[in-house]
Amino acid sequence: MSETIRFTLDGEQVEAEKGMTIWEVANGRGLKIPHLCHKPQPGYRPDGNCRACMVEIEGERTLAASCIREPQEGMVVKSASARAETARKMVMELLLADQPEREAAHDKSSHLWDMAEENGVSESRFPTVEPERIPLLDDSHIAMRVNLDACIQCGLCVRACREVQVNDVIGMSGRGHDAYPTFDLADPMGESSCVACGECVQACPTGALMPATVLDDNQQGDSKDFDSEQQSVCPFCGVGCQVSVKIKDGKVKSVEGINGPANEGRLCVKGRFGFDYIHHPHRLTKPLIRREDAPEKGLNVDPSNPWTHFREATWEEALDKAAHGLQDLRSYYGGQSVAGFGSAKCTNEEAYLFQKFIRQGFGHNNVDHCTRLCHASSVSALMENVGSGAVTATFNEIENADVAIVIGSNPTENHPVAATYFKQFTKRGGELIIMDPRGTAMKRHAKHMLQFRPGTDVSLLNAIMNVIVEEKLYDRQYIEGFTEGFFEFRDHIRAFTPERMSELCGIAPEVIREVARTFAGAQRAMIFWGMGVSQHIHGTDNARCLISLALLCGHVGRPGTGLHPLRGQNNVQGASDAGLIPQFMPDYQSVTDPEVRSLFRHIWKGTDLLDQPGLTVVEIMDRVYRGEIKGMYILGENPAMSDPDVEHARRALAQLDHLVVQDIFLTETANFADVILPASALPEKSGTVTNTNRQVQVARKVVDAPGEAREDWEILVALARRIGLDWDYDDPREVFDEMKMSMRSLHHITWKRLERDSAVTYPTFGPDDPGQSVVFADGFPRRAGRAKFTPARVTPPAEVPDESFPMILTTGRQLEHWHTGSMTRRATVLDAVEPEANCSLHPSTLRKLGVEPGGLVRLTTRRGAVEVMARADRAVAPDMVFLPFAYVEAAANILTNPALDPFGKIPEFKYSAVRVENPEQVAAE
Ligand SMILES: Nc1nc2c(c(=O)[nH]1)N[C@H]1C(S)=C(S)[C@@H](COP(=O)(O)OP(=O)(O)OC[C@H]3O[C@@H](n4cnc5c(=O)[nH]c(N)nc54)[C@H](O)[C@@H]3O)O[C@H]1N2
Ligand SMILES: Nc1nc2c(c(=O)[nH]1)N[C@H]1C(S)=C(S)[C@@H](COP(=O)(O)OP(=O)(O)OC[C@H]3O[C@@H](n4cnc5c(=O)[nH]c(N)nc54)[C@H](O)[C@@H]3O)O[C@H]1N2
Ligand SMILES: [Mo]
Repeated sequence: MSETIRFTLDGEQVEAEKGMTIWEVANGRGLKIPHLCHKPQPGYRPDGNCRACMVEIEGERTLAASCIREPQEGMVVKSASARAETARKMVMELLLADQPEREAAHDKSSHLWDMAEENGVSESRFPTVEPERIPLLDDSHIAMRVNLDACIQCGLCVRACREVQVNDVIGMSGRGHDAYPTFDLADPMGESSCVACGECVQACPTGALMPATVLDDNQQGDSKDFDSEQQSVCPFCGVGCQVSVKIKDGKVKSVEGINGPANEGRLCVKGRFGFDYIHHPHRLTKPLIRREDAPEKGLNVDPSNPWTHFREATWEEALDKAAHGLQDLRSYYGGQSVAGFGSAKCTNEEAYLFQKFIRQGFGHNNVDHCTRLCHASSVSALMENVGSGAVTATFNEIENADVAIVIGSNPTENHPVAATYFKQFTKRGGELIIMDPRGTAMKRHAKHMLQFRPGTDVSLLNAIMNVIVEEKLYDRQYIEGFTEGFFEFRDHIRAFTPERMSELCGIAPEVIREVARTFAGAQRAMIFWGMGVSQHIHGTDNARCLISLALLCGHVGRPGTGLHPLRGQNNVQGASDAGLIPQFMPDYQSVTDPEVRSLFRHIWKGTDLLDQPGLTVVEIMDRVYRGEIKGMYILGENPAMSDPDVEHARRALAQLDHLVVQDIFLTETANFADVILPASALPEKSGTVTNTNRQVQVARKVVDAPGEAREDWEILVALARRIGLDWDYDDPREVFDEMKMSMRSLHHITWKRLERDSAVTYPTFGPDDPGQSVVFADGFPRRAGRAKFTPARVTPPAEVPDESFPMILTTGRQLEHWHTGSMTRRATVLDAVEPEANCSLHPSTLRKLGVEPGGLVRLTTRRGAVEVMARADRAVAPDMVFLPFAYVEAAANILTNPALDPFGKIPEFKYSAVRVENPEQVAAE
């Protein structure tokens, strides 16, 4: 129970919880006490250095900074006494003395000027600072400007950088009046290790740090100069940060983080500075139809001049052509000749409509999306052993944990806002254990960094569990109460001794033992994982091990415990929930279950559904290659870049009789289209999206779509009508209501409620329950409420290095780019920061090859070769090369292996055998 304190505030008796500050109590009661160095947002510690919030406390000689002062029983506080007001005014005047005039301010509407107004101060009586002491403009960063003449040394930027985002780039140097923020050790911002999250810019109350888009050439601007402001959700990753987007003249001017449940005001470089892809001149603004005299289909269209291959068409003509092409194939060859890939970048309603379009329109389940290339194996292990594919706890629950494992995931680049919570967890003493063959940036914060051999997760994890079993560190009560299969599991795990497994995974037995003891000994521990776990032919086994590890120790179902596969796309959780997968109808209801089919026959007015699970992404592409599937509808996916063995995928796409692509850009996939339908981007439409935390949020329309581009759901409805379906939705809300008819997860969630509360976590047990951030406290949605131990054996990767291909290729992502690059290579800031295709190798490997950092290397696998610029990076093991897959000019997936995990049907993106050469030497031979 929290203690209550009674005190007097401005003559009134008030109550406060112990630990609250006077400022917080006053603010909660609607009183306005000015504040500058204080930012009332989660994560910001009050500092009390600027004195702008001073109040009078009876019996005390000096005034107190209300942002750090806690009230005491019986205290008498006056926030508006003459003495307090005069003192605050004085503070403002002193601060303004050192500022540029308001007319010449960097930010005419800064928080500082607001506060000055509130104090009734518009200018200063005090002498201004000597000009030579004014620090110069630093415009070295593409996205942000530093004008320290407006700095009031409040230290908010330092707290933003060190304590909120935990990037540790900004510090104060110099003394007293001459103390200013510096980047690293006094580098210009653009040359420092800054990752451009922009938290400092958002925190700065004076305009000393500003987004470049708000300033003119004279470094003047006005952060409140916009036509409208809209709250929405970031379109990039599965964290689902809530944003406020400022619009001027129909374009995004700037973006700020707001207080969503997952981000609490924070953003990363993509969310803050990556929005302008929607304004890129390459945006599709009219429907396009392949010209009769177009060259043969191939990867040969220039997106800025597609007219050799395509011509513009009216929506009528394009929709007719798109629909008739699919319909003709259906009547000629049967429904099975058409398949669809939907999108995890669109809304829940759009995902639902897409799977319905294929299932209802073509009578089968051959509909899938990028989840197949992503967490398919994690989901299959979770469904099998836990009974549900979603996370058991939100990532924010790490606040309540004392130990956390992050395995095969690189959150500082791929889930940067989630990473801030992980880093904060270590700052307050939480023990972080990282398991990754590559030394990720998170390493710096970890207690244990297990840099093990790639592809050996099962050996490492089994060895850890062997220790837990042999040393009887497991939670017997939990195992008895909530699980099944323990005894078989215990017998199985005995063979995997740390000594034996150490030879495979390369981690010393003592370290394995120590990690096992730490995890098992924790009061509360969580496991986070990513693509390093899932994208293997043994991805499902990897995830089974993680589930078993959590179950052994009872680390599920309580605050600060849980299993969290960090979901990737902004709406991959929602698209999967909505049934955009071949085995399941919405809410993971099996297509093989007659009751499920009869429910949907009822909701979908008599549609007979096929009782066989459909084909997955890679399987569909194989059938296309073999000519068995002749038509495809691809909405918001770019398989000509994201599929494994992409030359094969491209040849397949070229063979299609009819390909309809619906995207916002003329992607590599659209190169092969017969009809291209221009869609609205997420900030141009309304709908719901679901993040990695199971939080359903509303994405609101922020700007109009360019030209004739239409919202994806509208296009789907128009096409559905043309293939003979009687769809009559006029609004995504109607789709949402239909989804609720079959989706238990949406119980108690209404569109109205989402608009009001901005986010609801499912499951929610009532209209006032914000939702369950931790689930399965009382058992699992499986037989007898028990989760299951499924033993996993060691399987080598599908393709191991040999004489011809002696090294290991691993692929993945970088902070600034999104997957196939379609969006981020068209975002000004992101493309400027990371403009060139690159790979990373250990410096010693580069030296052996005779390649300087920045020089070219040639990478060859059994499937193809690319030449790409090489960076030296000690984080990469000497026998490995890391290649991001965002660059068409050196497309990683020309190289990757399409071998599949038997359960999740996910390809082995994280491991292929590769030959790395110096192209100059190859040419000389
Ligand atoms: N900037 C950015 N952010 C993104 C995305 C993006 O494209 N760009 N994509 C989003 C999507 S859809 C996803 S799925 C997520 C993915 O996010 P992550 O899962 O973090 O993605 P990756 O970079 O592919 O790989 C993660 C880690 O796996 C490690 N790894 C490689 N091989 C192995 C192995 O054998 N075992 C283990 N344990 N680890 C291994 C790699 O070294 C790497 O650090 O990111 C999302 N966020
Ligand atoms: N080598 C390698 N390959 C991989 C992976 C890897 O780690 N390594 N990771 C895999 C993983 S985890 C994933 S998730 C996949 C991702 O694979 P994809 O989903 O194919 O990749 P994206 O580039 O995200 O494609 C999204 C497409 O949607 C479009 N788009 C964006 N917004 C909208 C919208 O509102 N409407 C419409 N209609 N279109 C829109 C974009 O322009 C883009 O073309 O890649 C996989 N491929
Ligand atoms: Mo993904």
